[in-house]
Amino acid sequence: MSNETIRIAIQKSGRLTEKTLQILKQSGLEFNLSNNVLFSQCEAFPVELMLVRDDDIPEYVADGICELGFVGFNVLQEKILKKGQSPDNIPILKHLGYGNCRLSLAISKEEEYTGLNYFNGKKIATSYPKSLGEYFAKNDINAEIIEISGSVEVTPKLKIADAICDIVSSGATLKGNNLKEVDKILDSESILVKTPKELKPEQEQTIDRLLARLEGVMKSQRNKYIMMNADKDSLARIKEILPGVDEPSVMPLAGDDGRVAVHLVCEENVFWETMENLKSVGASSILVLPIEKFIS
Ligand code: PRT
Ligand code: ZN
Repeated sequence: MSNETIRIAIQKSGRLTEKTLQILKQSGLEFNLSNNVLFSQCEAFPVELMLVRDDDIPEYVADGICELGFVGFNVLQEKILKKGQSPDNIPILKHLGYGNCRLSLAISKEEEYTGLNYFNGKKIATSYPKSLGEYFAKNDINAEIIEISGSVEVTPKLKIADAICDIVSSGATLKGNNLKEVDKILDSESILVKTPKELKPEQEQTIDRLLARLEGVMKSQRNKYIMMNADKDSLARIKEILPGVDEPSVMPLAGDDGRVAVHLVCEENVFWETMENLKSVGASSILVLPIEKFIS
């Protein structure tokens, strides 16, 4: 590996894999992942990917085997608690806005939930014993935590546990197993983590470049480019309707002294109502376009 090359750990095969490869691709980093490879070199950027189970990513990054890792916050939190480490040991560089889910407590639909005290003296099955243990300790709940590695949701039915603590996104799995979510203990999304080990200055530069690109991708996904024609004197009202915009570009319209072309980048969602409001202050030919790349 050259001085500037960094190794990034990502999930080999799972819920985060496709989105992680997609955000890297949008950042200009493409990989040839045929033949079930474990490592893959990027040609256009000094990065090597290492494809592993998500549970192993925090440790690879903490140990400096990989300089960066893409992983769910839920997995990071559980590993940090397991190792009794400080969260500073694996700094989070970025929250990535995909892989959103929550770690929640759920009980049988038929049971009446009486608040967190309900769990006192109960058996709770989970793959996140440390996160749950910490939550219960913080809230003075005395429960038996049973560590289960998969299919946690079937344990109440099998009378292995009274309740579960598991990852929820749509809630369909809970519903399908006659369970109801009663308390959330953690919000999670995919994050980018960095090794605490000292890196070469060239590697730090590679990380800075990658971060700027990731930021650009995320910003372009959030933002929209809006074009419209409007009366010169309606600019202030247009800006009121579109909060979070930078100063718009204003250009003359050929053959019309009173009206101008207005171009701007908007961070907020642009709904049909927003466009109707723009029309009501005199804007016309309103176009809302996606942005492919963005560097500010
Ligand atoms: O093989 P490897 O160890 O790498 O993968 P894994 O099986 O441990 O993880 P994987 O691929 O299932 O999930 C990877 C990460 O995706 C998790 O650590 C979370 O950060 C994130 N994520 C987002 C989810 C979900 N959504 C999710 N819905 N992880 C798991 N689920 C499961 C959950 O465990 C439950 O079984 O989906 C079910 C609930 O989903 P809903 O939509 O029915 O509520
Ligand atoms: Zn896993």
